[in-house]
Amino acid sequence: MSKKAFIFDLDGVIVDTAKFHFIAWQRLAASLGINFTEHENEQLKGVSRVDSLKKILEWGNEELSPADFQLKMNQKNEEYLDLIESLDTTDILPGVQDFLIALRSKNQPIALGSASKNARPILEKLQIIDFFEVIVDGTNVTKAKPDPEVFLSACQQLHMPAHKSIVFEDSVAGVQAANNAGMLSIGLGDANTLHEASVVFESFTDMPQDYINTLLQQ
Ligand code: B16
Ligand code: MG
Repeated sequence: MSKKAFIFDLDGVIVDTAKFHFIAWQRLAASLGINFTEHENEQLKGVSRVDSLKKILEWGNEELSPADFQLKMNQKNEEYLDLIESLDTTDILPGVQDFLIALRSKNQPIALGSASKNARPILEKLQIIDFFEVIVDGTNVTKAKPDPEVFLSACQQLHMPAHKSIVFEDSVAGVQAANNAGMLSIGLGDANTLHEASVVFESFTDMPQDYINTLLQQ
């Protein structure tokens, strides 16, 4: 059977931690007197922690000293870690685990491509870390999505070419990163928001039966 590299984003694709990032950023923005709604949050999906804070400060027309900037980043992450403390296997998004099991049964290479520095502990809490042959996350990329680095590094480590790689993403920046890498981008979420993706599904449970074989034959 032919092989493809299957590369998964984490937040918003495997687990709905996007809502916890939102709460934590909203609290942080409020502490700085900056208004922060779902609209702004959408633009932070897939964006690294440091770039997210830069954007929030820009929107609020605020500046921080380097020391305060670091302090606020730590504050946001502590808040976020508290919120995800009780994550467990029940938090894996519908259809994801079955999809991973089906890929493994077909011996397909699987990688994680996430901007998050918390990716490994989250995968451990969800008890699915062993599915991933390669993990590229916020601790080992230098350029943030929409730069393709995270996905290119994942396919290189899987010894697969970019044109045979498929990325699952919930963010605009992530879909652009996959497209920039020359990979097939599969959006998970709202079709209007993710209109740049090659295909969009609301969730893994909306994919046609046997979709993996369709992807393998493309
Ligand atoms: P952390 P993904 C991204 O993860 C999130 O979408 C984004 O909201 C977050 O700011 C970023 O990770 C950094 O996360 O603060 O945990 O390092 O969607 O690329 O898996
Ligand atoms: Mg995401």
